[in-house]
Amino acid sequence: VRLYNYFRSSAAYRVRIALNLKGIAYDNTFVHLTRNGGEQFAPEYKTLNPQGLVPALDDDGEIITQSLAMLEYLDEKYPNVPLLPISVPTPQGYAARARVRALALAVCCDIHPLNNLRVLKAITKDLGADDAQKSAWIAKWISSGFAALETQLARSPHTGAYCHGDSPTIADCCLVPQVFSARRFNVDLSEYPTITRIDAQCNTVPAFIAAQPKNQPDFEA
Ligand SMILES: N[C@@H](CCC(=O)N[C@@H](CS)C(=O)NCC(=O)O)C(=O)O
Repeated sequence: VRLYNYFRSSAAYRVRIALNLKGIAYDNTFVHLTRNGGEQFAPEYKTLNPQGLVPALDDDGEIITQSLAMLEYLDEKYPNVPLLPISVPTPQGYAARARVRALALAVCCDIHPLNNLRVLKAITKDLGADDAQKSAWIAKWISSGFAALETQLARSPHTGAYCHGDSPTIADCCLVPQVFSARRFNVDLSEYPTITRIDAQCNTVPAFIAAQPKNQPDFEA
């Protein structure tokens, strides 16, 4: 397994967590998102992922794009240490899997893309936003997304030590990198006690610790 990876990419961070939780050894090819104008735009990388986004996963020549697709792919191909509730053919069983996917999607579709590098470049370079406006933009989408997630997590009897029950799922793989980004952008997290509690719990687990940006070989301060 080879991960096209960048230490600060929160989408890559999701996949690092999943690989570590499942104990899958992997090789890295680092794709620096700002060096040389962004290595994600290099023709060789765009052959792998025409979207020019990190990560990409190469498993025996199968190239997978989109981090959430990678998480589900890994969960199907390497079912040890499941990252979705076990499939049970009952309404509750289906609903449990849908709940975990919904929590993950709330991060991956509705928070992260709005603050992605290319979007921040567009609002500053194309639309002329200054630093204060950029920070306000970032905080707006993380805060509104986290407010909804906090409500969903805090009120559900299915929330446990982790987003769903007492073992990590793809929802945690997505939440933890988003909390990391929120802190990097100095977003106030004091109103999201359930999110920060789950994040703290995850970050006691070796698989999550090993996936942290500061523990990557390509880390830059
Ligand atoms: N939905 C994609 C998002 C991938 C993505 O946005 N990656 C970011 C890094 S976290 C990226 O490559 N950004 C480069 C750019 O914006 O130019 C996924 O989950 O894999």
